[in-house]
Amino acid sequence: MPRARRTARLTTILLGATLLGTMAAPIARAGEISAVDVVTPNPAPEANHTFNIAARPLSNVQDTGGTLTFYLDGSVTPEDGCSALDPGAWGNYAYCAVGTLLDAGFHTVKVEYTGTALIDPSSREVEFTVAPDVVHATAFQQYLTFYPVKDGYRDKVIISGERQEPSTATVRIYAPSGSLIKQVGFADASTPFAYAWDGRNAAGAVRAEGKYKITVTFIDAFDNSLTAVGFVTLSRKKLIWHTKTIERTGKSADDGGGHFGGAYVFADKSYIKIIPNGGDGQAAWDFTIPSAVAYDSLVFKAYAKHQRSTGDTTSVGLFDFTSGCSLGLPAPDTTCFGGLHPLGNASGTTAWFRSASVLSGFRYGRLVTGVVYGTKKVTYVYKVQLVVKYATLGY
Ligand SMILES: [Ca+2]
Repeated sequence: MPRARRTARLTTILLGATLLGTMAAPIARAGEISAVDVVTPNPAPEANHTFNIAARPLSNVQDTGGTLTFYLDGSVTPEDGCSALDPGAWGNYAYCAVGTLLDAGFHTVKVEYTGTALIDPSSREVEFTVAPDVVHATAFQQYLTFYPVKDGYRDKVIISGERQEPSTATVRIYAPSGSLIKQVGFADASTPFAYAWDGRNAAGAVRAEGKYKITVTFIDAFDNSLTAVGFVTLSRKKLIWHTKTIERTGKSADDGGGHFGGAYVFADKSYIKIIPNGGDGQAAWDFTIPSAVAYDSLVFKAYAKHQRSTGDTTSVGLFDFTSGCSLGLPAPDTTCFGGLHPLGNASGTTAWFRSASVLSGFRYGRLVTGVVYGTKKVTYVYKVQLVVKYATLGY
């Protein structure tokens, strides 16, 4: 036993001697200097809206494990959910989702970095701006002028809106005198809305002509308001329908304002002669129709001579601008035409042959093209007519 104690004592003395020697030069941790990179939103976030602030540690030594904590406006309490955020891999940002609804103006955020075993702690405070809250919504008006007299042409004007955040919307219409004549409200929502104004008073009579002011006021959840202003002219004009016949010679298909395709087409005297040498042929005539606010029917007519025979598909029609075909076809293709009607008769006597009545697909702006498609025997076209029904505005 005594021996054992002696041995123990000796060990202690020896160990103490060893420690003394080491502590003469203690290990000091040379912590790497760090900084915090803070990124605030750009453009500035809006008041009453949430946003993110990002931050990450910077150092010339890379080490993971430290965390970042965010404080707003000098608070000693970390922003909710923004305490001890681990950015993960070195170089990553940690994101603080700021849930506090801030007022417009200057604010500060301080971000503290804990550091790691290799990197010193650090912190940084930066200033950032919060912009005023605005209402995110847009109002639209369908027309600048509308015509409430009922004829199917712009009888009403639609005033509509889109809301990117919940808000109420109120449409107001003011008479040229300035008095409020109509008010329509739409409940708090972020869905589109529309109001069709018929331009009439409570008794159903069309109101006076003039320039009416329209306002659409949006109010969001924070009582911010946005008022869009527009003007619509009320006109008592209505559609006045006209019928016009434009006549050209058959030969004029060869005058620049016309087209040939396929077989041989000869211009001779005032008529044109379609010889279906390769089986078929065609001639076409361009017409510029009057400018109008609306068009109704279009009919193409040819005063022609053709003796029909078995299997004969000779016809009169119009070029279909929705067909995808281009004019001046290398070969006739009846899929490019519409309103087709047989041309010719068994006796081969001269007569007017008219296409079916067609509408908008057969008009390209004010251009309409009539076509005669010939097969079998020769077709003579002496003159052609386009009959257009169109409307202008008047009282
Ligand atoms: Ca109308």
